[in-house]
Amino acid sequence: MKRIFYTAVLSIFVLAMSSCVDAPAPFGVVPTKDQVEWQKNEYTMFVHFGPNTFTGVEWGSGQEKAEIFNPTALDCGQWASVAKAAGMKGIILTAKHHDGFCLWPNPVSSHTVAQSAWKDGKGDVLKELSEACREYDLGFGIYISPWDRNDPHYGTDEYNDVFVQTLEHALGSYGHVFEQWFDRACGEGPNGRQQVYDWPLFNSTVHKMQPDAVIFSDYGPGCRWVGNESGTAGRTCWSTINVNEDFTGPKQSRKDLNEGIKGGNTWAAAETDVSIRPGWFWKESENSKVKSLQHLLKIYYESVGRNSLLLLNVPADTRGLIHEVDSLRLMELRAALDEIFSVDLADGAEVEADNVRGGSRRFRAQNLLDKDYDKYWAADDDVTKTSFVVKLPEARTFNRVQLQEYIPLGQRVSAFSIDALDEDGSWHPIARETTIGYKRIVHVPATTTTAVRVNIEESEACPVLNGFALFMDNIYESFEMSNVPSGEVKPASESLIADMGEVTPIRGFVYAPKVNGEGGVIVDYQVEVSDDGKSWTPISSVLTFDNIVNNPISQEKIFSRYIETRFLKLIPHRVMDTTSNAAEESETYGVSVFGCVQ
Ligand code: FUL
Repeated sequence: MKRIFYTAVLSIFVLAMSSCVDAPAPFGVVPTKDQVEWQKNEYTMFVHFGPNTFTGVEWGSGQEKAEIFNPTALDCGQWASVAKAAGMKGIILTAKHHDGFCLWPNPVSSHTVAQSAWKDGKGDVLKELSEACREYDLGFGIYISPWDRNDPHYGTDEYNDVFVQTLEHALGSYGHVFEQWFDRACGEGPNGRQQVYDWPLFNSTVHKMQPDAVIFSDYGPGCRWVGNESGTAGRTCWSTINVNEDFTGPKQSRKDLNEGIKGGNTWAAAETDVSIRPGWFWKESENSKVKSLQHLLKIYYESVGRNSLLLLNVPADTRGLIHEVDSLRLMELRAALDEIFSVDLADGAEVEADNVRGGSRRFRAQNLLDKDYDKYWAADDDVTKTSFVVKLPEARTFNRVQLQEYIPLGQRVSAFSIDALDEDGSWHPIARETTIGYKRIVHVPATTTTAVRVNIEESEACPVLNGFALFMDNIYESFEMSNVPSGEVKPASESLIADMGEVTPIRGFVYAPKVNGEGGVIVDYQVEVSDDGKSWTPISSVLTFDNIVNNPISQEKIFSRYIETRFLKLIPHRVMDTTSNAAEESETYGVSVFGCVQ
C-alpha cells in the first residue's frame, strides 16, 4: 500500500517537473502559420496556359490576336482531378503571362478572354479553375506577370496602378487564394520602355485582398525562387535569406537563392518550379519529351527531399486539357512515391537521445516517431551537439532516411551525420549532411541494421526535430558524378582521378568506356583514395569490370560502405582492345564517364 502511495507521489512529482519545462524559444526569424501550412503542401501543380499554347512560343510578343485563344474542350475539372490523383495539394495558373493576355475578363485590360473566340467571349478560366479546386479540395493559386508586353501603360507610372487594379480584380473575385506567384521578369513593353515595379504596393495589395496568401517572388516575402528551373534545391538549403525591408533589390545570387542564407533576416523557403516538359507551355512536338519517371523522382528528392516545395508545371494543351502523356507520367510518379513512402521502416522502434530538454517527457526523443506534427524532441538550450539512437524491433533494410525539424520554432541544424550499428556493436557512418529544415530525405547505401544513430553535429540553437522515418526505394537509384570526361582516349599507363573538391563521403564510382569500347577498355583495375592528391591509400586489391570486353557499357561499382575522401584514383592494370576480334592488350583506353557516386 505504502509503495503504491510513494509511486503515485513520485509520478505526480515527475509530471509536475515535466510541465515546468518550457518549450524552446523560437530561433531567429520563423515562418508565419501560413508559411508553415504552405510548406506542408510539399507538392503542387503549375499550369502554363494562354496564347502561347496556340502559337507554340515560350514568350508571346503581346501582339497576338486575342481570337487565337480558343481551347476546344477546356475542362478545369480534369486538371483538378489529375492534380488530386497525383497527390498535389494545389494548382497555380498563369492568369496573365508576359504577353499580357488575361485568362479572366479583367476590366482594366482589352486583351483578355472576353475578346477571344472562346465561348463567344463569355468564358472565364479563373472562375472555372477556382470552382474545380474547391470541388477537389485543392488550393487555388494565381500567377500574374507584372511584365506586360501588351498594355500601352507599361513603362509609365500609371501602369503600377493598372497592375494593382488587375491584382485586385483577380484576387477579389474567385474566393480563397493560397499562393500569389510573382514573376520578377522585367522586360520592355510595347513602347520600348521598362517598368519600375512598385513592389511594396503590389505586395500590400495581395495582403489586403488575400491575407493568408503566400507570395512567391525571386526573394519573397512568402517564399523564394530556388535559383534555377531544372528542379534542384541546394543540398544545403536554408529557408532564410537576406532581403531589404520593402522587398526591393538587390538581386540575389543564384547560389544564395538555391542554398538560402544561414541566419538570414527573412523567412522565405525555396520553391522549386520546374516543368514536366522542356518548355513551360504545351507544344505537340514535346509530347515525346515529357520527363521520365527517374527524372521526376530525382526532382522530387532534390526539392521536397531538400527542404523545398515542388511546383511541377503540367501545361494544358490546345484542347484545354492536361495531355494523356503528362497525366500518365504523373500517375507513375504517384505510384512510385506511394510504394517508396508507404512503409516507414522505423515503425515500432524505440528512440533515445543523449539529451532531452529538462528531462521532460513532453520533449522526449520518442516524439520523433509520433505522427502528430506538433510533438517534437528538443534538447536543453545550451546543447547544440547531441545524438539520438533509433532502435529497430529487428534488423531492417533501408536506403532513405527522412528527418524533419519543427520549423515553427525556426531552422537550426547546420551539420549532422547518420551512423548504422554493425553486428560487432560498432557504428559506421552512412551519411554526412548539412541542413534539415521542414523535411530532408537523405540517400544512404542500402543498409541492414538494428539501430540508426543521428548525430546533430552543429546547430544554431538547441535542436528541435519532429520527424524521423526510414524508407526503402527499390525504384530509383541516384548517382551524381563529380567529373565527366567526354570521350577521351588515354595511355594505358595513366590513371583516372576524380576530385570531389573537398573530403566527402562517397559510396562508389562509375566508369564508362567510349562508345563500343573504342580506344580500348580498362578490364582490371585498382582503387586508391587520397585527401590531398599526394599521398594515396589503396582501398582495393586488383579487381575486374565484369564482361566489359564483350559489352563495354558503363560500370557502376558500389563499395560495401561509405568512404570519406576527396580524390579517387582508378589505376588500370589490364587494358584490352575490344575492336579487334581476338581481344588483345591495348596501349590506350577510352573513357566517356568517370566519377564518384555519392
Ligand atoms: C519565368 C518565365 O519567364 C517563364 O516563361 C515561366 O513562366 C517561368 C515559370 O518563369 O521567369
